[in-house]
Amino acid sequence: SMSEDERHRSDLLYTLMDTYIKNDVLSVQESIVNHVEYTIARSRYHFDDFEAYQATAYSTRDRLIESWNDTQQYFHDQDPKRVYYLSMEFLVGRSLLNALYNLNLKGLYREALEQLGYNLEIIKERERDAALGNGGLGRLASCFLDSMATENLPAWGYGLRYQYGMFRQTIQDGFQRENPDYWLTLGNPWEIERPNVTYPVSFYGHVSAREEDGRQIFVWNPAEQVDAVAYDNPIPGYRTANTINLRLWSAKPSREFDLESFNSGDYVASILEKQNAESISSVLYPDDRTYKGKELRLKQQHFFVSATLQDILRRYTAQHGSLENFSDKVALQLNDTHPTIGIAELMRLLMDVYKWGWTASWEATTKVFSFTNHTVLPEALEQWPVELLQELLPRHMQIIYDINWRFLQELRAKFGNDQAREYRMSIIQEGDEKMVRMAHLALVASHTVNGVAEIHSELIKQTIFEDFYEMYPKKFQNKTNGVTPRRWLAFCNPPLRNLINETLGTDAWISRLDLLEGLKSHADDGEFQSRWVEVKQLAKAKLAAKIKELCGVEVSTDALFDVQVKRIHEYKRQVLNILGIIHRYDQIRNMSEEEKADVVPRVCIIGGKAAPGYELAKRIIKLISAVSQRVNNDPAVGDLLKVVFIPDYNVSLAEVIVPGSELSQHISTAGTEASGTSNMKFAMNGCLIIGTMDGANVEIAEEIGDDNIFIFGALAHEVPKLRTERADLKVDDRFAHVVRLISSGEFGYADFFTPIVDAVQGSDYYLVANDFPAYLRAQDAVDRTYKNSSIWTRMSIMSVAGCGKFSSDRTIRQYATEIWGVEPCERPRPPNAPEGY
Ligand code: T68
Repeated sequence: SMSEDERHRSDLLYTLMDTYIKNDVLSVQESIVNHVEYTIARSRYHFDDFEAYQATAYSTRDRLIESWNDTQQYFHDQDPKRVYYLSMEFLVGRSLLNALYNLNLKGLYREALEQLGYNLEIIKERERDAALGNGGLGRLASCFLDSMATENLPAWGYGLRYQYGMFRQTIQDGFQRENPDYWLTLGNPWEIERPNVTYPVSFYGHVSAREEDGRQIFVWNPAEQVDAVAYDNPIPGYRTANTINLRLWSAKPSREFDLESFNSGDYVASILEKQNAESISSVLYPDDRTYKGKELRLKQQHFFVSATLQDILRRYTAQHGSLENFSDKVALQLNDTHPTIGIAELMRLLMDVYKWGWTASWEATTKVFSFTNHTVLPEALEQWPVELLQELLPRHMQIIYDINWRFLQELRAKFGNDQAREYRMSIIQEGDEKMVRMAHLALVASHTVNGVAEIHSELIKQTIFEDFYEMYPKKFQNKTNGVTPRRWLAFCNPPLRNLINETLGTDAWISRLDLLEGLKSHADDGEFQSRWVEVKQLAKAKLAAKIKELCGVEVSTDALFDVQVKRIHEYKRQVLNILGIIHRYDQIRNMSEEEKADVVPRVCIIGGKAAPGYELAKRIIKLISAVSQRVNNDPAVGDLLKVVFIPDYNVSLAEVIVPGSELSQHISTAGTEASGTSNMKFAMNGCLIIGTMDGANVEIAEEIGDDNIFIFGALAHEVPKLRTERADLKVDDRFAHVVRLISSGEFGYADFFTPIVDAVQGSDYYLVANDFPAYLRAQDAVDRTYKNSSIWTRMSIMSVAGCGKFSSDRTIRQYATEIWGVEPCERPRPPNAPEGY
């Protein structure tokens, strides 16, 4: 109990804090100007837009910190089961508007700034994207954080604080160039450094064994150690008092390890050697879906999970005195196999540090871990050479062998002596170079594995994880992806938000997206349709201005805006798109003027990054650029067709592109795209989809109705057979002609494009030739429909109305109840909280 003295002090504190959050314009201005003067140390009489952004961000951060502190205290006091989302990537994007909107402070800050002579819409552009991810997988993790906060889950995200995020793409003469994204140069107001939250992380060295109380004790004597320092990033929920945490780790030289080497004479050399520690968290690997066995990547993975698990165990024992009931109170979600070494690390910590036996450790480990798969492409599956793992993490390798030994016992008990099966399923892949299959380790040790769309979750049971499905059928689940309707509709598209609010008479749909269904009854209302079209025209004008700024191309907002933005990959078939564009171009240039009068003008917009080592993907970018050069400068074409490649596609650009699009392409070979999430964002913004029966397209068609989407192409179950037959099948004449245009040098660089041409001829693994006629037919249907504005607009309204399922709030609620077993823990609003707080 408190002493008189302490009570007095705490009363004083309460009085001070009571008056702290003031939601009037003058208080906000005071706070901003104080930050100009005292945080960024500029004169309050003279600061530019960037400094205004910084000060506004710091002012917003004050409120986030308050909410963060009180939420964490509340979680502590309530002591619910917690979930930790472990991901090597979080593709956050910008934070300012997101935070202001979620805290319901946007209007207040806009007004406060306006009176000071600054425009919030302008200064928010000065924030650098936090691009700590490659694409869909990383952005999914960020949408999940937003939904976990909004759904009041006692959750935290854990990841790495890369100094260099996703590379910045520039296009020179049509070629991709990669530039470093040193995003922290001008500071990051959204993070809170925790210099006193650090953990040592070890590497290399040897394992020794000794006997203790009749038990074998293993001691790992590592040869290298670095410190992990925590950086906390507050994640506010939408219109809730809860703010959760994204804790990112940064590597720095160890304070304690190996101090003797400093006495060996070369003091300076010792310091310099330790500086290398920082390289562990310095750079995000830009390869998505192609696994590369780089030692530094494995070091990153271990660094990340070791710090994370030490932190979680420390938090638990600090509150509960011991690890008792740990596995009832904690859930750990692995975002793909990237954090899978954490399974061995948790076993090691429980056995070697907390002195638990194998059985108890294994029971706890399998009770806490679950794992999400994001791909069926075999080239993406992570495998680490045993030799490398043995050297870097000798104790972990030992534990993995032990896990595997027990697993193979279980296998024999269930299926008898089946060599072939053991060979296929073993965690260790035998061969010239023995490999550790990380997905197998994750499958054996997780209580649940999930795919990210219905079709994908079915496919993994039939293909890559077939054997495991037979052995553990109950482990397999589906959790169809979702996106946050805050960033991807309400905040990025204010005109549409306002129209929906007005029509539904409420903004409740922003956290209950099913309510969008209410738009269905307005789909045929002519008055409503014309306002819907107006809203789209506004967004198209913004996108057109962006295109002018970035590509120097003038596009007409009367044209149909047709978009494909995503990472460049053969399986995503940007090649199918560009071949279709070439066909369209070739048709137009051979038309009479009367025929031209009938053409629906199009702007074809393509964007996306190629992994720096993915040669073919880079050639595809060059092909798109070459075609755009040719088309945009052909006087015979004029405004009937424009082609632009938007450089450096990222989260902030997507927030402009998605609302401004009318047609978006999701045209992967059926069975290859696990889910896709931009398809959901586009549909949510009234953009029609042309797509294959792949990933979440299947469920989108089901929800919005298949007459509101342009579906084409081979089905997933037909693909394997088509692949074997394709080389002998007939090729469409139009396809042959278009390919010939490329190889004959119509767009220059004929030799450079040969690998692209070769890939779609003969066996044509991704079935581009096969789907080409169906694709053209679907594109014809698009043109025909677009000519009837009323039908098109109806489809657009029905898309938005049917999108309720694709909120990540729904996804997260399903994870919470069906996998994690965690419940909401909503902090009550402070009794003195101002209106709207
Ligand atoms: C994507 N995967 C899927 N991977 O391709 C997409 N991979 O269908 C799905 O919608 C999305 O995940 C979310 O589930 C990725 O984005 C990567 O970015 C990646 C990064 C590193 C290593 C492997």
